[in-house]
Amino acid sequence: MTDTIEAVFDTVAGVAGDVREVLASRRSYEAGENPSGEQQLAADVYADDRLEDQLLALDGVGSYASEERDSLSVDSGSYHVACDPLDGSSNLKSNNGMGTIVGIYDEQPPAPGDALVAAGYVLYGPITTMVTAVGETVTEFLVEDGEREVLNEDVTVPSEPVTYGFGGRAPDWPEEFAAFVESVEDDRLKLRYGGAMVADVNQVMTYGGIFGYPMLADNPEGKLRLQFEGHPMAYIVEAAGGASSDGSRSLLEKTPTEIHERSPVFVGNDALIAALESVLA
Ligand code: P6P
Repeated sequence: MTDTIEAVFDTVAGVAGDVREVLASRRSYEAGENPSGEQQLAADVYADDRLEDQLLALDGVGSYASEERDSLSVDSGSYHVACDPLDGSSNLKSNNGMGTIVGIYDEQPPAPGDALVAAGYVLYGPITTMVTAVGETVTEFLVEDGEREVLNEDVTVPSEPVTYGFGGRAPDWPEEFAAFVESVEDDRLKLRYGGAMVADVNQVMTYGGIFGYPMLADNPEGKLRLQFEGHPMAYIVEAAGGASSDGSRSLLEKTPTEIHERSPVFVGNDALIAALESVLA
């Protein structure tokens, strides 16, 4: 298993090097939409095609699922990869952070959160970094020329929360959630919300705090996809000593009925997640 997991992470790091190089020339919108009805950038399609091609070529990988595709690409292998190839790609227009998210499951999607055996994300920031989680080991790497160099071999969510960031428009938040946000602001956490889950969760992993995309008045399931965003990021944050929730339970306890199913997503310090769940109960 470890060989396949490391091969997947090495491959994602290699593709990240290629993606970084082409971002400047792939800011245009494609004609199509992704299965969630979101406009696709040329960079989305490039990252998705490269990841599918290179991940399916790995011996142990049996399927590739992506936020950009209606259905899985299937091969023979015991592990199944689910990717958000370019998370937050709308930030390309404004030159803000974006990422790549990967979950490695031992069941073919739609798969339960407890089928995850590893997960990782690449952050295209001022530098390119990658965070990986296998079991309870969370490691941060510098990614240069497609190669990984360890920066921190024991990443843990800091115990004192500093930042918070929640998606959606405040008037669309449920009242009790809006009251929770006010309590977080009263506790003098700093607002850090940038429109790309990977970059915002990396703030929580670095400084401590909470990130979420809540249930909304016109969309009780929120915006984020469970299989491609919620599950992998929950796996990583929980492995780093934090917690995750859909408002009532860990995201890793959930099983999507279809691969593009959405869920409210909250990740961060366990005390903040517990306080949120008590408010939303
Ligand atoms: P909004 C990016 O499109 C994404 O899926 C996440 O990366 C991010 O957290 C969220 O949606 C941003 O959504 O509504 O703030 O643009």
